Amino acid sequence: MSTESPLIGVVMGSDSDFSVMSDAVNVLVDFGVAHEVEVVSAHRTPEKMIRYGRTARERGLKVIIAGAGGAAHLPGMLAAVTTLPVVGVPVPLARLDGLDSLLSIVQMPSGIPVATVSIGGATNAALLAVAMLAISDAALADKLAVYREQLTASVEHKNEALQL
Ligand code: RP5
Repeated sequence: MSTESPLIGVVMGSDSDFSVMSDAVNVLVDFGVAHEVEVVSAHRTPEKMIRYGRTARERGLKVIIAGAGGAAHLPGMLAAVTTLPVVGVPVPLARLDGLDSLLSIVQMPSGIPVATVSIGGATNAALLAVAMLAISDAALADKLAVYREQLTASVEHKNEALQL
């Protein structure tokens, strides 16, 4: 992990969410974005969750990526106690395939938004957070452009392989 002050907080309701949320961490490592990773549970550590959200901006965070499964209240509760953008990742559990997590995170009341990605979509959560930082960071915007070019090239390579 970077020794710079973290700009993005990656939090999750349980360490059992890490198998999904590690995708977000990998993207942030690849883009060289300083970040922190923490288990913060809306239900099991509610006071820590509120403290995390309330102090996030003053600690220098710009975006919070929050993943949770089942009764997935963490992203919405964090959004309620900070004005930083919160990106929610529905973590799929063994039952209900993550639809429960998705609906718990996406159906926020008007006034308290959570930018919800797809079930298990931790990669896109991190890319969205990077894009938010890139609004005011030209070097990061360049990295994002290169990433998109590589994505396009990888599709073309697959197409070429299909012609063989
Ligand atoms: C949620 O409960 C967590 O985000 C996790 O997805 C789910 C299950 O947690 P564990 O019982 O595996 O700790 O709050």
